[in-house]
Amino acid sequence: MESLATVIRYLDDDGQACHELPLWAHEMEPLLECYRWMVLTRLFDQKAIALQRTGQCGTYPSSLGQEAISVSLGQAMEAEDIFVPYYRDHGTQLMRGCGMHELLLYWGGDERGSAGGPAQDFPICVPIATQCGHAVGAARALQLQNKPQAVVCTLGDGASSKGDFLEALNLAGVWQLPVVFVLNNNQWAISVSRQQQCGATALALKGIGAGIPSLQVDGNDTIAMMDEVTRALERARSGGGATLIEAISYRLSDHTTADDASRYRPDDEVQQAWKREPIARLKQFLMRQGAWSDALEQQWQEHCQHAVAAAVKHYLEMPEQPPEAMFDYLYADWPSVLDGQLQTFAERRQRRLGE
Ligand SMILES: Cc1ncc(C[n+]2csc(CCOP(=O)(O)OP(=O)(O)O)c2C)c(N)n1
Repeated sequence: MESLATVIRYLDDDGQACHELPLWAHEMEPLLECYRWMVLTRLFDQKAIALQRTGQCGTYPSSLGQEAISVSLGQAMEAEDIFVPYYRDHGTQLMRGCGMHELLLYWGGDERGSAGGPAQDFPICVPIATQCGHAVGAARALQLQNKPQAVVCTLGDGASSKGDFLEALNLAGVWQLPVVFVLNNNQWAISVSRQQQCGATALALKGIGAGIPSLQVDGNDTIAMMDEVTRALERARSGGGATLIEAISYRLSDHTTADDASRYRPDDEVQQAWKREPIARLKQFLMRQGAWSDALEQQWQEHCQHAVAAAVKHYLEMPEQPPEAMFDYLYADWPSVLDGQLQTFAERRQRRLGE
């Protein structure tokens, strides 16, 4: 069982190596790949917020400051693995092939936004922690079928207080399921702080109680995240059972565009957190290694700006679905009991259109 004595990290706050790096991290390409995706994710995030502010997208949960968690998952997972996301995983979803326009569709309230990415991945889960039960169900199915795939289930610190998470964790421990829980501890569950959330010194201790190898990782350190997620996935795929990773990070943004974090969160705490944010940290590391430069940065920023602009155009130009479309995604087999509701709904809409 891993010790919880220390938070695992390889890069300090300035992006200097503070421990001997894992062998794979001597190759720059995987880290460059992560860096590029993190920059794209952040630009996408800014644009999504701007669209919401101008009435062109619905409520949106920013991933500002938590990009290293998302992108490490995207990099470490195999295409065949199953991703069971919560609502702050834009980076992983993009890396798994979900289009930016599809993410915008989702947050714009259009069900077609759930169609992106590998077919076996689950849609974004907004109810907190309910996805944990789905994840262990999927992991059990893989186990019964002897499939060498793993499930990754993400959740927040607030979600870790819910029974759904604890029940799922318990099953994952008893049945040694091929699932990796990545607990994004961004310190706040809307206005409830980490300290108000749980009396234990580490949220990862909940995994130890379930008999699951559990660790605390610096979630803003891409190298540490990649290393531990990769190890946990390999263990899961080879029959070694579940892992719980508490990824320690910080939500630099409001909870969602419907929230104003300045009402409950001290400014100086946010200022301190900016000093540990993951993108600048990895950039400094890559620059020192000679693997990244100002010129490359400028080129990449321009590329991302174009990609985001094209995705926004695609999203805004998608023909709207009729409101009845919401009935289409509820059941695999249409229950005839809904026939009447659908008909009444369509008739009322026709009447309104005629008014
Ligand atoms: C079952 C359920 N109860 C309450 C909510 C309202 N709610 C939305 S987000 C949230 C806090 C979640 O915090 P956390 O799990 O730490 O994730 P974070 O948003 O900080 O990433 C709550 C209580 C919900 N979405 N689902």
